[in-house]
Order: sequence, then structure tokens, then C-alpha cells
Amino acid sequence: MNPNRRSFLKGASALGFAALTGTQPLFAAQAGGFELANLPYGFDALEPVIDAKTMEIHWGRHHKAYVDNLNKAFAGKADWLAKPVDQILKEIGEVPPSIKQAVINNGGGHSNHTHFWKMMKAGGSDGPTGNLKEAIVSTFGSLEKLQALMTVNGMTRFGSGWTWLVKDQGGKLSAYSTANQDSPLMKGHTPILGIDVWEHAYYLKYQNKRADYLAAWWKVVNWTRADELFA
Ligand code: MN3
Repeated sequence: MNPNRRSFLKGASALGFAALTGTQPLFAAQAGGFELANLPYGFDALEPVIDAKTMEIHWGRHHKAYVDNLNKAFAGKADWLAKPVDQILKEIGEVPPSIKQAVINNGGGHSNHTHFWKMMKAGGSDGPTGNLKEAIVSTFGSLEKLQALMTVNGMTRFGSGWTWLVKDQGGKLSAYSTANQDSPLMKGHTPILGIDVWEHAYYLKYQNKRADYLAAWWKVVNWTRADELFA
């Protein structure tokens, strides 16, 4: 290697080096990459609805694994690593076919859990207000009817998935479940509320009683955030 080229490489970033040589960048994470954010509360904050051990494992192992595997799926792809995960899910058709399912699974897992933690708070809150309250009543009849529908959707989701309240691009509410880590963002819908019905979300405390977990979940809803997401 001639001296000029060596000095150029010395000053180049890992990504510049990769572009120059066609190799995978060694330090792709420096140019972006997905990170596991801290929970907005302690592991025991949602007791007794969700126990501290479940929160610790759910966030520290399950959510972390989605983040790690999403970074692996996009290894060497700096442009993708620099995008917010929700944007990637909205543009899922643009993701290279060879990694698309890995991104649906792990990008969905990262996004769904990131929203899920913020949808809950210690002690919960009284209920929706303002525009969200009006929209729930006009769409579903009452808050109780929405809760019953989300429960049925969660109970009838065979295997693993989520039960959602979403708004579409026109601001209209709907409720449905998705399989695995499929995100409503892939349909252009914004999650307002979502309940993780994977067994890892409730099994330590509720075992096979998914219905009991779903009934208790409403006690920890952060309705202030739901109002903001709908607005
Ligand atoms: Mn989960």
C-alpha cells in the first residue's frame, strides 16, 4: 500500500473504509444502530398487575434480543441502521427481501415493546379524556365495549401476538390482533394501546390464565399517553 493511501485510510471512518474497500464496516454501530432504552419506571412499578421478575426478563432479555437481532439483520447497512425503527416498519416493502422477515420479527419486536412500556404506568390512570374518549364511544359504543373487544381479540389470538387499539391515517380507531411481532405500523396504523399476549408477558404470574392478565392490564394503562398518541 502506498503511503498516501495509508494516510487516507487512517483518517477515514470505518464506514468510509468499508465504502472504499467493499468490505463490511467493522464499527457499523458507530454510524447508528438500535439501542435498548431504559424502562420509564422500575421493574416493580407495575406490581401487582405485572410482577417485577416478569418485567426484568421481558425487558432485559426478550426486548434486548429483538434489539440485538435487528442490529445483526442490518449489519453493515449503515443507511438502515440510522433510521428510526418505526419508519423502517412503515416502509417495510423497501427492506431487502433476504432480511425482510428478520426485520418484521425483530424490528416489530423492538418497536412493539418500546411502545408497550410507555403505554403503562405505575398505578394506571382513570381513563381516556377529550378526543380519544369521544372517538372510543363513537366507534365502539363505550370504553367497556372496547375493553371487551380487545380482550376477545387477545384471547382468540392463537399462539403469540398482540391485541391493539390503533388509529388509521384518517384518524379512525380500530381494534384487532396481530400474530408474532407483526406491527400495525406496517399497515400505516399508529398504535394507541397494545397488549402483549405472548406467554413470556404473563406466564410467571398468571400461568395459562391469559384472561386474568388481560383483565388486570387495564389497571396500569397510561391513558395520558394514549390521549397524546391519538391527538
Ligand atoms: Mn413481549
